[in-house]
Amino acid sequence: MQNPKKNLASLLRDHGVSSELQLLIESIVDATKEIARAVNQGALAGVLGSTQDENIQGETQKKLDVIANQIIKDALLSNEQVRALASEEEDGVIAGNNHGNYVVAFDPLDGSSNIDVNGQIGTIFTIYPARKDVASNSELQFQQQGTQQVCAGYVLYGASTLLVITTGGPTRCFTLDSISQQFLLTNSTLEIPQDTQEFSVNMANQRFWQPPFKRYVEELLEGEAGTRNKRFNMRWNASMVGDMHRVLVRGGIFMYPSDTRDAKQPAKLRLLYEANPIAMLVEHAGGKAFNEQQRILEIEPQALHQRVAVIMGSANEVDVCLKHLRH
Ligand code: AHM
Ligand code: MG
Repeated sequence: MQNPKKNLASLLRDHGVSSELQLLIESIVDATKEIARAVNQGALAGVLGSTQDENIQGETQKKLDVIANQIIKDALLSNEQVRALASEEEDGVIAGNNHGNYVVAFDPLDGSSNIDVNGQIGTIFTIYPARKDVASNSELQFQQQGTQQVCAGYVLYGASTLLVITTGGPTRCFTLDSISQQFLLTNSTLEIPQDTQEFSVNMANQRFWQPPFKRYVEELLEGEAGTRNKRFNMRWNASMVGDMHRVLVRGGIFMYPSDTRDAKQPAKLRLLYEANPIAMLVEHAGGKAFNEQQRILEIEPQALHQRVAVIMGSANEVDVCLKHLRH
């Protein structure tokens, strides 16, 4: 007989996560179950398509972006442990309970362009300790290095609904059981292989890349006869959670470099609620996560919606890429 699978609550308890943090994680995870139901019902629930609005970053908001944002916001604001929250879909910091011990940032639905095509999308979240020395609604609550995260995770709404999470130990994967509606442990230690033959980048941007990065990707494309003596394959989901889930499971390198498309915005992905949480998951699975200069988790954040270049995944391949950028 198969061993019964552990659920999230018992695993967090067994690994010494405080009951306050555990309850907070559970309230985020419960909210994602509600989002999973909306994603699942899709057009039947009338949740597909766009709203008339744009978010602070000038992106059209999809109906599901707004719904997912509201679901998580409501869950967090009713949790007394939450001192403040920040979201991709909110202009500024939203104050919670002044006595809360944690602040939470999230991208309610990453990979929004996949919503209407039944593609992979996900919720990314990160938890930091609240700063006692600054006001609840201050951006400074979130100007902490990624190394300060006490928990990072994502929920991937794909063929199965998966939760990938770390609280400082291994990066683990849980699968949502449709019968019990519990996340059950299905991989207790994700480990990213050190080497890979798979890369993930939006090739349509190559004319905007910096020459050293362009050269690195050209070498990947040269195959067995080229400098790398190796045939690489490419995958691009247009959803960081989808692409990074593949990397966490079977290795790979995922890149969203800086480019010259828009002088005011040289990078695309956001540090606080995209790059930092995924970087923590990657490092705790034995991979590497850098921007073009340094470890992502050591970047000193300057602004809430700050963007950052991202090169992450299989450690040896990240090193090869960085070596090109440093020459
Ligand atoms: P989003 O948070 O608005 O969905 O944007 C982030 C997404 C990432 O998930 C993905 O890696 C990237 O944008 C895809 O961008 P592109 O338009 O270059 O395919
Ligand atoms: Mg996003």
